[in-house]
Amino acid sequence: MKTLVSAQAKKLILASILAFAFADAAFAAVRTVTLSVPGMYCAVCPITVKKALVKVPGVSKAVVSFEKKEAVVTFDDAKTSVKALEDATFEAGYESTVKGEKTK
Ligand SMILES: [Cu+2]
Repeated sequence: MKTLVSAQAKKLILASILAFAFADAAFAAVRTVTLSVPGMYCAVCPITVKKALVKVPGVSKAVVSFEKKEAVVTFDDAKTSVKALEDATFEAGYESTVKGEKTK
């Protein structure tokens, strides 16, 4: 019984170390930027823009708002860049420029 508890404790400690390591690695490279996408003119536009953005390797999240005419994009900057995001929306037919970056 004693060894079982200790094995579980070890597992738990190991799991927390791993969780920290992953969180740290993600923290280092993940960025969230807001792109201004003024060319969106109807409710379908944000869907097109979102599709174009999530297709970019390294993008983990894209929230596109038609009302605000902007896209909030979370990406791994080891895999992609703001320029690549702008190019992706441009290729989909929408020009975009960086409005700001969320800093932690
Ligand atoms: Cu549209």
